[in-house]
Formats: sequence, structure tokens, C-alpha cells
Amino acid sequence: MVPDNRIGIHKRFADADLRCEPVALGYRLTLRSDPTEPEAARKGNPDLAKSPRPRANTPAAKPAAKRAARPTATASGSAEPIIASSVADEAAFALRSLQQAHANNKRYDASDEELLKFYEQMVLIRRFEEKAGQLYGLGLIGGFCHLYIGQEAVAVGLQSALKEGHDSVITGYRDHGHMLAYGIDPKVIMAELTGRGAGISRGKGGSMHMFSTEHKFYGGHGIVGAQVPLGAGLAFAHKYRNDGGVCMAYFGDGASNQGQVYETFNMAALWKLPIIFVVENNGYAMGTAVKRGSAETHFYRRGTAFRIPGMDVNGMDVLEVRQAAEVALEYVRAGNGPVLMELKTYRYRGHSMSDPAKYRSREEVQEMRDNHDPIEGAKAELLKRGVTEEKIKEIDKRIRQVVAESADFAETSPEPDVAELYTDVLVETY
Ligand SMILES: Cc1ncc(C[n+]2csc(CCOP(=O)(O)OP(=O)(O)O)c2C)c(N)n1
Ligand SMILES: [Mg+2]
Repeated sequence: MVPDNRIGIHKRFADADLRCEPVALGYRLTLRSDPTEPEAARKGNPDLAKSPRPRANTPAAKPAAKRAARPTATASGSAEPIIASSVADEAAFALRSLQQAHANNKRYDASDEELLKFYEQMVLIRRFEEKAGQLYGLGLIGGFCHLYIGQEAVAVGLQSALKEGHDSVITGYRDHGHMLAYGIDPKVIMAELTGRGAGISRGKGGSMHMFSTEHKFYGGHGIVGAQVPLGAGLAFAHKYRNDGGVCMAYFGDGASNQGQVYETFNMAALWKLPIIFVVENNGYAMGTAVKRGSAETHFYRRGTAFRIPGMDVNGMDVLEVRQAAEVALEYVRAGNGPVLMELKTYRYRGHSMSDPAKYRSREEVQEMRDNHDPIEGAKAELLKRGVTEEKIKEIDKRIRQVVAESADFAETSPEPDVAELYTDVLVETY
């Protein structure tokens, strides 16, 4: 069965004696009777080399395949195997093979130390965000505040695979967790939330506009989707400077429906930019559930039209996220251009602090907390490995202390100097 929107393509390829078979992420097209054909494409592509070989050919298909493989005269009179090259092109397209590589080996083989580190970072984000929620309630944080609770495994798993200070990161307004996962001091993040001069944007950016160019963390953006083309710019800079860096650009399921995202996909694929597009699919764009707002809810497929390989990843399992990051980074660092990862995750709290979240049931949230929580999952795995409860409690205690200190710092450090009103202001004449 071929879906309606592929019928035209299918007919063209069927006429040319190609086999069209469903695979995990769409359709694999191969010449019905030429077992050597995909081999050429496989040789040059390590991902494809790992993927399963096409089925053996049937004798009945042979005469037709001969016709298809026969060179065709072009308008200019030269003989070119047009169909065969388009098949090789199709085979070289690694959309399916990255997903295949991920499916073959889903979870990162972390040492106990690594898993403890992931656990610690996720607990830091959770406790930090809970504290930010409290400070907001007390009126110590103004403006908008979007918490990352529930999504911790995404930033921790992906960013643990990056080279800190070398690769760049850009995201939207739900940014505190990303900064913490990238090793930025919790004190300066919390001080930014409370609008203090010691904050990372000198207290003038707040929750949604935090930057640390030193860490190659480029925000913190309040305009939905705006960070996606900016991310391509960062990736372009990596390529232009030939510094080997990769940009990780995060955006939401809601942002995925914006036009600028697809313009960016096109340019990034065309120029083979070193960028990983990360869709954090947390099920909702403000109060709109994914199925109410998105015609294609499998976001990892949305790069297909631009030949960007996609990966479908469980964003509630830090080890799966980390392993998927390894696959994507290897592909991008090898100069193959972008990858689109969809991280299926969930936010436990409202869209922002002012959202009572009436568009979903308590049971739905509780089910995620009870059965898919990334921190509980990592903890269970640690205990299974024989790490003691005491060791885990020690981490929990240390993190509570770190977060308490950051809150004290954020409450007691001074507000920005009045002179700061005149800094970081762009004045231009046209
Ligand atoms: C260009 C633009 N349109 C609309 C908004 C209002 N807005 C803020 S967040 C949001 C939903 C985005 O949802 P999603 O991309 O899924 O990210 P999430 O909040 O779930 O992380 C909208 C519509 C905005 N900030 N910018
Ligand atoms: Mg969302």
C-alpha cells in the first residue's frame, strides 16, 4: 500500500521497475533485479552500510530490470542512466538509516559515574525550577517564567554529548534547564530571574533572554521559532570558521509549524550546515494539544522534503537521548549536514507560571509522573546497578544546598545600577 500523496511518485518508479517497500520511516526504493545497485551508495555511506540489505531479487523481475538499467538517451544526445542514479541518490539519503542506527542501539552504555552525573544534573534542573516557581509565587520574579520540569532528560542527554564551549546551543524561552545542563552557574541564572545586576544578562533579560557567549549559549528567545534561523546562522559560522563545532537548535512542537523553520531546513540542507534541529515535543503549544494544531504529528518526518534525516527519540529516558545524540553528532560532524531529532517529552507544569493548565486532566499529568519520569527512571537504574540509596540521597542533599544558595544570592544581590539603563541599547540611524 502506498499512501495517496506518494502515488504519483510510486507510479513513476513502478514504470521503471523499481521495488517500493515500506520501511520504518517511509519507503525504500530499489531496482527490482539489480542487487549491486544499492551497494555503490552503501560503500560511500557508513550509516547505510549498517542498515539491512535489500531483499534478494526474483527471477521474474530480471528482464524488466535490464530495461530500467539500460542507459537512456538524453536530449543532448549523451547516454545517462537517469533512473539508476536517482535510485542511488534515494539510497544515499540517510533519513531511514539514522533512525535504523538508533533503533539498533537505543541506549547509551553509561558508566555508573556518568549516570550519576546525568541524575545530578536532572535533579539540579528540577529543584532549580521548583525554587524559581516558588520565588515567582512570592513576587520575586517578574514577567514571564516558563519552567522545564518534566523535560530534564532532553537537555541533559543531548548536551552531555556536546563539547562545552565549542559547540553552540540556542533555544526558546524555556531556557533555564538548557543553561544548567550546559554547566552555567545556577547563581547567575537565578539572579537573572530576580532581575539583579549579577544576573547573566545583568538583570535586564529575565527568564526568556539569557545568554552566555562564553559558553556558546545563544539564548533564550521569546519569539516562537526565531531561534531556528539564528541557529542556522551559528552553524554557518562554525562551518565558515571551520572550527568543527555543531549548533544544537531547540524548538517546540508549536514552533515546528512556522514557515521560517522550513526555510531554514532548506538552507541548512543545501549548505550542509553542522546543525541538529531538536523538536522538543512536549505535547502542547500553550493550551493547544499537538493533534489539534499539527497535521503531521511525527515531527521527525518533517525534514524529509529537504532530505534531512530524522530521528524519533524517547525524551523521557536520558540514556536513550544521549545515545541518539551520539548518532546525530557523528553524522553532522562528518560533514553530512543537518539532522532533525524529535524528542518526545512532557511538561508537568503549565505553559508558563500564569497558566492554570485546564486543557488537560490531572490524571494525564499524574500518569506521566508515575510511569515516565526521567529522574525516577535514572534513579531506578542506578539502584538496579547497585548504587546505594545513601549515595543518591547525598546528591539530592547537595543539590538542595546549591539551589538554596542560588536563591539566597538572587534575593540578596543588588539590583542593576541605574547607569545600566544606557548599556546594551542599540541606537542606529538609517
Ligand atoms: C511569533 C510568536 N507567536 C506566538 C507567540 C506566543 N506563544 C508563546 S509560546 C507559544 C507556544 C509555543 O509552543 P511550543 O513551540 O510547543 O513550545 P513549548 O512552550 O511547548 O516549549 C506561543 C504561541 C510568540 N511568543 N511568538
Ligand atoms: Mg510544546
